[in-house]
Amino acid sequence: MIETKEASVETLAGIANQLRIHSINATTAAGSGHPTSSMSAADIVAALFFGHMKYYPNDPKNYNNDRFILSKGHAAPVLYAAWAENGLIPVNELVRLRELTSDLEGHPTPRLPFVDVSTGSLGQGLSVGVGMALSARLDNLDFRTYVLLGDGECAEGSVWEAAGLAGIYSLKNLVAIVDVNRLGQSQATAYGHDLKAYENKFKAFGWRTEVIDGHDMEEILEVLAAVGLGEQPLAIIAKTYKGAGVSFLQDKDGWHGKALSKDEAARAIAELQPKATSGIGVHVEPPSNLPAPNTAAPASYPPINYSMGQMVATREAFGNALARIGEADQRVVSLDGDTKNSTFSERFLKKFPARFVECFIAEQNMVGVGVGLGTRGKVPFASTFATFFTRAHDQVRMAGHSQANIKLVGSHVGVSIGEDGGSQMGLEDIAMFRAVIGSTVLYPSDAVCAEKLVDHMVKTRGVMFLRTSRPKTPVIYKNDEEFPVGGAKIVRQSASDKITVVGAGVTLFEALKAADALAGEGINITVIDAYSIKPLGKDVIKAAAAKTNNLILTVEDHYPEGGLGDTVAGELAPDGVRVHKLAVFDLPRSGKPEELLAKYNIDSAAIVRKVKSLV
Ligand SMILES: Cc1ncc(C[n+]2csc(CCOP(=O)(O)OP(=O)(O)O)c2C)c(N)n1
Repeated sequence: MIETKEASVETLAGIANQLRIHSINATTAAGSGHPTSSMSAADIVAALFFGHMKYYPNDPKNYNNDRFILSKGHAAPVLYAAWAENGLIPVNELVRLRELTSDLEGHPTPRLPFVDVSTGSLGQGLSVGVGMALSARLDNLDFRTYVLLGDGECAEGSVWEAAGLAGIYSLKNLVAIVDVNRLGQSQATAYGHDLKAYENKFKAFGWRTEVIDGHDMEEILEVLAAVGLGEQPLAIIAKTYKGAGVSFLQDKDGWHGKALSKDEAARAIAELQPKATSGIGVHVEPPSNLPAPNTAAPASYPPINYSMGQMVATREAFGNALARIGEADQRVVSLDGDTKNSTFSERFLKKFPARFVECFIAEQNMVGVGVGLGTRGKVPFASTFATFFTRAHDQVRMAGHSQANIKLVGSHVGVSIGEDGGSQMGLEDIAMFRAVIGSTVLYPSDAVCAEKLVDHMVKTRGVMFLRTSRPKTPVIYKNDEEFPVGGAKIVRQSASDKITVVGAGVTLFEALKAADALAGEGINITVIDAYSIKPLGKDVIKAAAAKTNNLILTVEDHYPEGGLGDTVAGELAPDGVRVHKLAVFDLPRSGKPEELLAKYNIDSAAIVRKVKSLV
């Protein structure tokens, strides 16, 4: 039985030094890493983990636990040290930092049970924290979310997108702590130790602020004790020193991301050891015992009801789907970036206003907030024009790295949006989303398919992208048609087909028109709807192509690089299938949708010409 120690100011200051020692030992053993970035934050981390936060050290996933996000993920050693000193991981594991067979990676990942999201791409943690704080509010839970940021990191615009939204929604259960150690990676930060510069910014975004000495344990505990006062989120601006606690490291440039040699480590530890205390056995306050939120998926969702030939844009079908499933599935949360009347997420807002998060025009933050909501058992759907997700690619990439549960829905794809012009057209989105690890990329052509794919997205964990179109298209599937992910639909086929044409979205209908025109000239073609791009319905397409002399033409409203054609070619060319592509090869401009489909050679006439040249 370990004796329980009271977390006095002296004990906590001692634990901070113990965390510093672990950070030095681990990075020296690894031969790389960020000891000095860990050391500046050690007092704050010790205060949070051993003197303030309420959580079960042996049950890090408990839904009532306070959450901690290390936004400056390179300070991973100090986070690992805290979870060793609180007893979750064996202290002797710490020196396995960065080894292939250890989950103590260079930057934190959710391979570790106490890490909710991967961090290390700076500027993203506060957005995730906003999502967690929102989920606590939705579920009537009283856990708080603490985000530790670097001062250099605060140059990222996404930090201020997140700060803005937290202020707008008065997230008093969110605390940002900025470790202002003056130094970045290659030089001093822009504002050095000008704490006012950070305070002014947070204040401007509607936060309550506290400026403290980040190495004065008494002061740290004092401001933490006042967390939750008022209605605003709290920003603690802490003046610290990189390498704090060791004379030859403290406040010295040139030590970022550098492990100490064995000799240097011994000298540093000799300075720290006399003032170090173990955290083992220190009492950590448990959280509340509030009832668990309902995170179970319902057994079924209400049915859909379209008529054959009905004209419905797939973006509208997405809105209908969210509104349809929102009652049965309380996990669903909708986020939008001020495009809800274009993406049709407003249909969800009208029915379930409490579960709609207007993120305003800040797409990086919107994706991060969605990831945060997903970590708490929500099923977030973030929607905007497909093309504007490109500016949040790093957040999407990190969502993939975090194995997050987030659904992204991009409308207004391709030249078929028409008059608004090229800046509004999603023409790179398939390529971008395909490149994300573990992602699913779906592209419905009609309303039935769109709704069924949304059902799938709700039920299945992962980073998933739904590509929706602006123009209305006819319903071509019955309401009971199923659309398994990794499938494809043969929409037209005869025994005498000369080529397999693969389309999706508006180009499927151009392919069908082309099939009619070509049939009039005695040329029959197979037409396939590739509604599942990643994973691709390879087997269906391959089997169809085998019947058309292994000849395929893909047609897509997307640039050629990384789109549908590249996907089909990548999967089938190695099997001896010849794949030709029609795609948007030139810089697009404004015009009527049908004019643009013709100009960029992805309309039915272009398909007819191309097929004739190939068969
Ligand atoms: C988006 C992004 N850009 C650049 C880097 C490389 N990088 C890692 S740490 C760092 C300096 C961070 O400075 P600061 O936030 O002040 O943290 P600290 O000084 O505490 O290490 C940089 C530039 C990164 N990890 N992420």
